[in-house]
Amino acid sequence: MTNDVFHKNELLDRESLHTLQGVRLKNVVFQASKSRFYRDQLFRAGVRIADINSVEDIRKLPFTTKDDLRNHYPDGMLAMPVDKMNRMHASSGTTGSPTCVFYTKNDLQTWADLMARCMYGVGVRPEDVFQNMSGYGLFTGGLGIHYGAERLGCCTIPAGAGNSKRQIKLLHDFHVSVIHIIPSYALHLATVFESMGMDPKSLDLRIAIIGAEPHSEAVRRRIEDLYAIKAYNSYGLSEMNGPGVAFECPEQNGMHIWEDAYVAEILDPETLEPVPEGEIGELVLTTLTREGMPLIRYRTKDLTRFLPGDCPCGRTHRRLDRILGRADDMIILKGVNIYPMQIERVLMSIPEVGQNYLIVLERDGFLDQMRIKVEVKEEFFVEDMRVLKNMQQSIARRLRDEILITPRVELVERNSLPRTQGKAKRVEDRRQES
Ligand code: ADP
Ligand code: K
Ligand code: ZN
Repeated sequence: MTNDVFHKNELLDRESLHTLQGVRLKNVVFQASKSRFYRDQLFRAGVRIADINSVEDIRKLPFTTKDDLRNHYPDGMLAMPVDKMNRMHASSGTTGSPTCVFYTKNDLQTWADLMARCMYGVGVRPEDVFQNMSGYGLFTGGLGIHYGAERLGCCTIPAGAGNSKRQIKLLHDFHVSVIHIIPSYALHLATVFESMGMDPKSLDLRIAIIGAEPHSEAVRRRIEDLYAIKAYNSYGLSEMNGPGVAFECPEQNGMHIWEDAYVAEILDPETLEPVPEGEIGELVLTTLTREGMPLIRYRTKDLTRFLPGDCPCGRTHRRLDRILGRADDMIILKGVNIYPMQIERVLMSIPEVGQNYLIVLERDGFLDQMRIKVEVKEEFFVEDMRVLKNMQQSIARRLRDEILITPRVELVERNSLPRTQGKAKRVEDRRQES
């Protein structure tokens, strides 16, 4: 691995990594203290720069929330004058009004390096033709991945989101070998291929980077089978630059979180204390290299855990398990806690189930109900009511085994459920409507 995109830090022994984190943490706290927000926060918490001498000292530092970013909109979080900034992005606003993130020239460079590192690590090379199918504009999945791919040296096609027929034409005509695509869209795009009488397996595609939204292992396998490619999970959030925060390696077993650029903690969302080793909690992240807008102990609300043990690939950076969802995605129904990902895992492992589904929560009298609308693959969508009824009951049973309540299952035709551009909306809560 001699390419300059492969970074020596990827193999740094734990002790050196630890030391590096300590040094960078002190720097970043110093840098952050130049912002109005952190000057006040650190003062209130009674923390001085001199108190931060190793990465363990992170526990002395106060937390940062999405509301803090909103309350200090537009530039209260900046550690440098706005004229030193080189770019601005905003989060997609999936869970409320958007928040802005600013980058200096250096920040953009380190971000592109991290992103290139991720892609190189799964076998993307300068000879590859890369098509980015995520939305450009304020969303970091566009330009963030784009500059990573260019940094690596790929011929990069900024296709953007949507317009499936054109996506397919570009994939085909330019012999695209690597794509970045949102998993729910990858499933949908396969149905478009099908309706055009084309087989996505016949493309020159080898690798897909999939991320930006929670998805199950079953969805990854479907994408790999539909396209005959390898698909790698990519995690990021605009507050931490965007994509390139944690990424799978060829082992496809957990995402290495780049600990030379971020400190990751997994905490109990109630007590804000670390969860026992290997247990699920809220991921809390601190930037270690950002100068324009450093963030300390940012509460992502994303639920995951550290995977135990070393990765056979040799990278020393710890691995995060697949993101289960955001803390606020949890469905509470009849006293049972359910994550949409549990439902997806069951649905996507049933061969008759097509590429889209929707969870609807509704109120029936005084009772909360869950209705799951499930698209059925064309070849299984038959006229025979008895066959459909059996399929419906068998899906409901399998769901009950996983989530402990029996949902109403409604079978619908291929491509009949609503689709959003960008991140899929899996749950529709109508309980307050009646
Ligand atoms: P928004 O918070 O408005 O969606 P972002 O575009 O910054 O804005 O999205 C970041 C969020 O997307 C993460 O906090 C996480 O919830 C989700 N996400 C990103 N990548 C993944 C992934 N690989 N798996 C699961 N969820 C992901
Ligand atoms: K090239
Ligand atoms: Zn690995």
